[in-house]
Amino acid sequence: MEARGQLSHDVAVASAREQHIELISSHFDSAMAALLDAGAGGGGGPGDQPRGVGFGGPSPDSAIGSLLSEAEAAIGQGEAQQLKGELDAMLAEFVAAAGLEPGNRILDCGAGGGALIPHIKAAGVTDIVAVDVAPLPLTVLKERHDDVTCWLGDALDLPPEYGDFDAVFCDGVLEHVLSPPDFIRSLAARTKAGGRLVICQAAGRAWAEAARAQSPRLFPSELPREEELQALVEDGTLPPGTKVLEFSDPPPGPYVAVLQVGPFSDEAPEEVRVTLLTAEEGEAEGDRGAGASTSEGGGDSWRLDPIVLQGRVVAGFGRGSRQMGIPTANLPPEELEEQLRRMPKGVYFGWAQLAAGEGADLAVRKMVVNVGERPTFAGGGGVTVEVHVMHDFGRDFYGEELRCVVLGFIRPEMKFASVEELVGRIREDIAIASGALDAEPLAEYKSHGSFVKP
Ligand code: ADP
Ligand code: RBF
Ligand code: MG
Repeated sequence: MEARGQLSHDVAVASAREQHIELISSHFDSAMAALLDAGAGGGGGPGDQPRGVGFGGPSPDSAIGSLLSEAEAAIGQGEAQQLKGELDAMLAEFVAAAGLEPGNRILDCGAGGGALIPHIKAAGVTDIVAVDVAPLPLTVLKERHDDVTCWLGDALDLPPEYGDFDAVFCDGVLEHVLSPPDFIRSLAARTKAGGRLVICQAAGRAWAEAARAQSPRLFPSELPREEELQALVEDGTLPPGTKVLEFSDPPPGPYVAVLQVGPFSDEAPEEVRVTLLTAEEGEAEGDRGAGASTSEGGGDSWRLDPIVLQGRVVAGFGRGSRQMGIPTANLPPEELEEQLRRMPKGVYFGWAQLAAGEGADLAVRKMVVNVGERPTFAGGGGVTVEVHVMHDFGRDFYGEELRCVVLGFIRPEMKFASVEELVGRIREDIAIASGALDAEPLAEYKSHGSFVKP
């Protein structure tokens, strides 16, 4: 019963997002069409100034024609013109905030007609993926920058084969998304450890708020405040070690927030010291490439200093992880307080052993473990520690002793639009974990000292 109610809720959330994307997409499309009709959006080659569409707001040369008139009405033509004059310098500053290096891979999310692209290229970067929900602006971008990889759709859905990025730009986007925390979390998940996520809005909060007052459906969200970003770091929405490097939100003036996405090793205290396990490392060290770096199991994981979780398997909420095909042995969180201080909510992996109990065979097997509150499902219940062992036991082992050595972090816990999406993502987690554990140096932890010797 509950599952069915949950499912219809999930479907409603998913279709709300789809409808919203359609609205934003057609809005930016027709704005770009209007610009092209007006002759403002002609040709344009490399080195051209961003085409004028008045001042930019969201993406200065993207399809924002009609937003522009709203904005001009809201803040006045004079100020709009002044902003336009300063725009290019602002965009250059946004890009500079990412500290780009020539070999970097960049995601430009909500790229519109590509106003940021010349600035990104000016840093010597050639590997750029541009994402937008509106086809027409993206077509214009592609015409002007044939070397940029374009993907049409919601950045939340960017397929894993596009990989992870050294920097992600999100210019004039957050005010258009339904859930900024979900959006930021998902972009952070695509940002490499130590990489930067730049959230900016040239026209600033005041403009975005004025626009929101006029068109709440096009501007459903407020730009996140510094405390809100900080809270996302503290509550584990963002990967451990993530920092707000820069935040600027003057009353009138451009909004810019720069996050450095954790975890990373340089300043973190000993116990959370981590290193990124890249696909290359995996290949050099073993055959991790077979698992984690393929598009199916795509994604990096971060290595952690080992954390030992040990406890008797208790009953969970019976909320159907077995029905999902992924049974999870729950460990009592109250006995793991110390370990959990080093494990913000998220998905981890390592080795597991049934160490004592009726059927304990002492084999050490791969596992993934979720520490979290299962936000995909309503109902709270606090943090649980759920271990899925990659083995078909063909039986239950409630009350038996499970030992785990956690060696890596995959991603923060997320709220999925449907159970199917959650299951799909867990399958991907399993592939990432399996690949990482096959390769040295993690393979050797199979004989870690905390396991019972057979
Ligand atoms: P609960 O809500 O009680 O945790 P689940 O549907 O998550 O129920 O099933 C978990 C139980 O399934 C575990 O406690 C364990 O006894 C059993 N189980 C069987 N195979 C596995 C496995 N491969 N990994 C984890 N638990 C398993
Ligand atoms: N639940 C979520 O709501 N969001 C997640 O991101 C999430 N990730 C998980 C990852 C793994 C590897 C596992 C085993 C579980 C995860 N869960 C997540 C928990 C899942 O919702 C839970 O197992 C079922 O609800 C049963 O309690
Ligand atoms: Mg369970």
